[in-house]
Amino acid sequence: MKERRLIFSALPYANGPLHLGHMAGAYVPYDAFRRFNILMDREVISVSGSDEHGTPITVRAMKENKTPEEIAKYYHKINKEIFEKMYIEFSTYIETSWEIHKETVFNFIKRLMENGYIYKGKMVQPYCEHDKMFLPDRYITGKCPRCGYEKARGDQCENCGATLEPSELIDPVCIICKNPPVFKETDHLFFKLSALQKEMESYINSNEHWRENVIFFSKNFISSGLKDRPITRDLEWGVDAPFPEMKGKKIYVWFEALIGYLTGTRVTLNSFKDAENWWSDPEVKQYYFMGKDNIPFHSIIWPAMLIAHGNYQLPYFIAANEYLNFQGSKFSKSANVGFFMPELLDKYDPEYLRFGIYYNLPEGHDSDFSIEEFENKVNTELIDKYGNFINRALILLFKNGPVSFDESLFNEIDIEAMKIARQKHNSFIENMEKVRIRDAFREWMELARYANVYITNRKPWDACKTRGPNCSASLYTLGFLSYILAMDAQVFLPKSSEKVLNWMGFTTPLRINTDPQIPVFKVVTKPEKLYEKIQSKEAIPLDLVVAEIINAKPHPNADKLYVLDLNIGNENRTIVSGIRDSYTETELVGRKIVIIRNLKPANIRSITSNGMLLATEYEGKTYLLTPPEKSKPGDKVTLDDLEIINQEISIEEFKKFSLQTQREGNQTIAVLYHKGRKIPLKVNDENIVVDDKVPEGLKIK
Ligand code: B3M
Ligand code: ZN
Repeated sequence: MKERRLIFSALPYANGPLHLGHMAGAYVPYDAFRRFNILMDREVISVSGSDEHGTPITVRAMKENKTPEEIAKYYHKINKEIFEKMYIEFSTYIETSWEIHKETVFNFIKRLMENGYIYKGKMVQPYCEHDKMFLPDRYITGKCPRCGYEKARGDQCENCGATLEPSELIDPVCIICKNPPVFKETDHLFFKLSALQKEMESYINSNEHWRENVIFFSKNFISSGLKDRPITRDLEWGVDAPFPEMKGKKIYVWFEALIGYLTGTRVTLNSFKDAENWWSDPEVKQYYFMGKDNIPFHSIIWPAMLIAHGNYQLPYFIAANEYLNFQGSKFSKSANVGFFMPELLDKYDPEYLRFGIYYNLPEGHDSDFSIEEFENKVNTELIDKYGNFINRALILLFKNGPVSFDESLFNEIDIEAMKIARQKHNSFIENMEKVRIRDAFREWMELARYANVYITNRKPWDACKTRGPNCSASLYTLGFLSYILAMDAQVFLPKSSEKVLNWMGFTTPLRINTDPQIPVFKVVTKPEKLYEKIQSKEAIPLDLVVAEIINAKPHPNADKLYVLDLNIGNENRTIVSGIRDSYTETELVGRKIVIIRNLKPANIRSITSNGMLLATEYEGKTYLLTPPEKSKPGDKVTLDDLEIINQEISIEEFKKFSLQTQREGNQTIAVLYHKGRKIPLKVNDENIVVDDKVPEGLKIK
């Protein structure tokens, strides 16, 4: 019988499109591992799905004035499409709102109850007198009792990762009305986690093969003593707590979503019995992929639930990755930092994105992502090294092949190359087995680099001027290098590797051969160019946006300055500006202007100015830039085909940009002079103007 494996990745909340941080943290490494196991001829069931319940969904619904169901369905579809485009596959991608999931949850909890692990108890919960409701964890924020972070949520602090109870927050407030909640008693079901302290300790201690971060986090978590946990919530949206006395309450989203792994197995096999068989078989290893903030749920809560259940095996490996940072800060949906997959997929080939992520996998420690670096690595490593080698090698083989294996013909360079190819291949396999995806990828990349060295040193085109033994030896080596590279690339780059293998006459998917002995190499189809380079647009740090002045008051310490409160879309800002001689307060309030958003904040007479408005001066008076009438606060100013990046710049750097007035028809518009081009500043395709009186050629600052 084939070896069987259960491979899971955390169920993303369906409350927004996935971003690059999710991909790097869980799904891209998950997919390599899944593919690897299939190619090693194991029977694999792989599951993830949309986590459609819980407050992440209801909070989003509240903000967008939609129902939680509408939000969940909408993002489920979007995220499923993202996975398809990224070639990330699952045996089953569930939705936690499915009936079969609710049934699985019901049975699971019933079993825990029978085993004495669930009891009814009272809990003191935050209640908002103003909104007349109990406040679920994510409906309150406050200061984290562990690290002091001001915006910790009731369930977890995003800053230090601590899991929290709402009552632990310092100075909590209701997120709907910002009033402090009161604490009231209500009935809830509890999971008797405290009873499993010993079992959990020995479980964690027995898993020496886990990654350091997981061991560390888990040990830390249990060292303070496991506490019972409420598993119901006063919420309208979720899986019903299946007991009459709990009418109206819902199962806590985490408790229920974890059971989704079981639901997905059940759906895949179309049988509850078969799923039980997989889950109870000690030979079936379970692997879980996730970002590090999900560790305690997978290394403690879920195993504890499984122990309490009694019939199932416990997780074998918890592949928790660190964060992918974007210029130093964590990618996060809520903070709107980073890159969302839909926009990235509009711009880049999905394999390039996969490559960029594998190249920079936050495994073991955080890693930093930047678009320039990404484009550069795709062009110089993927394309110049791997793509280029494959094309050169396969064209030579196509023209001069087929070639048979004959060790006696190899020269030293060939022998060395064959040895290195085998070494790298073995070490790729070994790393993949141990879920060290980053290292496995590095071995592969190194072999691609080495293959270029081989070709340069061996000069096969010289060797093949006449077709003799020297030619066949070098061609065979080229074939072998290409074969190993493309075979192993199947886990990282499924589409292009398939092409290469097919050109070489292999049927795909090609099983990973642990001891490759290939008698003949031939290229059956004329190879085409494998990749096109990314032509990057020029990027400039000039992030101009439309702002509306909400409030204007004189600066307390300066005669010529105003302090302006601005609305710039999803953010309010305060700037200090020297336009008191030219505009009255009433002329300003309600007016739309253009500001530079990425300017380094400056302290101007003890008030922090966070940005600067754009204007020009003519005959001693200041004239503000005026965005088009239809524009809204937060609308971006576009600069033709230049890509705008919002990296912070100093005032000196800003001054280097040549922004000027320009006459066009009977209007005065704002333009940027850049490398000999005159680029008009536009918002939604319309010009930004200055008062008609203003002539052209004046500096905008
Ligand atoms: N939905 C958390 C997250 O999206 C959560 C994972 C559930 S896995 C069972 O980060
Ligand atoms: Zn409230």
